[in-house]
Amino acid sequence: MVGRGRAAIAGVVAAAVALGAGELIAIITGAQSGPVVAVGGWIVDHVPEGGKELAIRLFGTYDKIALQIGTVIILAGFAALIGILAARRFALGIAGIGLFGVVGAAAALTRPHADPAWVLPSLIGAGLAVVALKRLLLLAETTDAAQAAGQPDGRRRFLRIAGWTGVAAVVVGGAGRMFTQRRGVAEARDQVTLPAPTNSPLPLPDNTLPGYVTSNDDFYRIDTALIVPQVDPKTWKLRIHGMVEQEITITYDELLAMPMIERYITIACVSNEVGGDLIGNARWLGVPVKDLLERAKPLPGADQVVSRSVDGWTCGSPTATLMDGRDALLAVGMNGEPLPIDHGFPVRVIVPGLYGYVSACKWIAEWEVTTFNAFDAYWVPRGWSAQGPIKTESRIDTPRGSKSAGEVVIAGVAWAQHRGIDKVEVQVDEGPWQVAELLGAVSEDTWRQWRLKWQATPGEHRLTVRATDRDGVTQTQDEAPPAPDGATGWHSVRVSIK
Ligand SMILES: Nc1nc2c(c(=O)[nH]1)N[C@H]1C(S)=C(S)[C@@H](COP(=O)(O)O)O[C@H]1N2
Ligand SMILES: [Mo]
Repeated sequence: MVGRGRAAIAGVVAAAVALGAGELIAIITGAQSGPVVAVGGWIVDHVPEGGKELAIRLFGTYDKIALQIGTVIILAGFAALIGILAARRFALGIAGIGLFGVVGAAAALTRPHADPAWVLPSLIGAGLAVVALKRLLLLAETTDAAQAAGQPDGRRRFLRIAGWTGVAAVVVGGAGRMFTQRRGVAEARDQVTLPAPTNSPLPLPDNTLPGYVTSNDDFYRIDTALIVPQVDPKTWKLRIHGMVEQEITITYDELLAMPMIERYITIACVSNEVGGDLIGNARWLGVPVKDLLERAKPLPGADQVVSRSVDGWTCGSPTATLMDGRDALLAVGMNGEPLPIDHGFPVRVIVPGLYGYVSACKWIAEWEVTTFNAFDAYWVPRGWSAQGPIKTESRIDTPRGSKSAGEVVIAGVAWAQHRGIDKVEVQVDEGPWQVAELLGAVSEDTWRQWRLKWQATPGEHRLTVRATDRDGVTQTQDEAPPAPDGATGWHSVRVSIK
């Protein structure tokens, strides 16, 4: 019988064949249908409600790569075991691989907008893995026998063939994945010419500091998408339906032909910790949400508008907020460019004053006018509040770490979107609260930079900031975690002055 080591190797190589073939077939069946993306996507959407911390973390780009690598490593462990079992009884190998094939196919079928063909990458991959496993185990037996019969390099021959098969599978799979990702809508995006706004943003006051506007490259990115949706503007449509008098469908060209406004708006993520950087300020170009909703005419009592993305993600915003005259936008442009693909190309929603998870739907496909009673959007059953107005917060950006004694500028940002910032105060150690200088305000929908000169004396110091909004409410000192509706508390930093 084949030894455990080589049986395990045969199992892992067979799994690599399955995944490599899966990625290759996904070139035809679509990026979302590959086994790793399908299973990973299913995991992202089914992180248990108790795993809130994990859920917060799963958003970020690098965490998604980690999730996929983790999935592959766990799979390799099972594959080694399947190889060992298959060396005893091959039927066990078929059963094990078959099980994984079915899991991959089932995960793919339950993804939003799944097509029956999405089972193919997992099932064909599993079929090829069974063949590969059988051949590798036979090869291990014959090379064992050859070695026993006195041919010195029998075992090495097995390792060579298994190794090259594995390498080939990884290369094919990697190439397949690269191909499906490259074949996106970057070119279609380059061809978009945005209309000029009929109503331009207020000019930036000249006393803003660098960083007031966040560049597209530096803008934080949060979403549940393992693979960024590639939405062709030629086929893009927004369907407005549900509790409306008039159901409407609008195309990208029709949208671009509507009067547009351009506004600086600061958006923020509800999972931003106090002092965190999941917040950014950009110049957004778009059509007022109100103009479109007024065409559809929401029925009385329809208090929630659910935005649904092409990938099935949903968020719900209060109808009243969208229609109260604030600059809620169906946005097509970000800082003078078509939306970057990661930030929702071709069309997304931006609502001043609401956290992203209840408003900022990227890759939008639908608005369903409904009620908060009738529908819970994506994050609500996962333990987050259905309503998510942005809380008044402030952050110290400098100094951090150590500085020399003498004049030190303490500076940062404060935000209370759609209420506006009225005052920022800084405390050094246990000293009195000192009012900081507020720099240019563009509107109540953007963050405000602030600064304060400080005569720093040698030693360790703690700096604390708090903001007051234009309703006269000072940011609470009570510390709350991000879940369920946004972190609170005062941001403090320690500095050492030499
Ligand atoms: N389709 C889709 N849109 C989404 C999300 C998502 O997971 N899927 N996440 C939302 C969240 S939680 C935030 S904070 C903002 C972030 O927008 P950004 O990535 O452009 O900064 O997008 C929102 N829009
Ligand atoms: Mo978010």
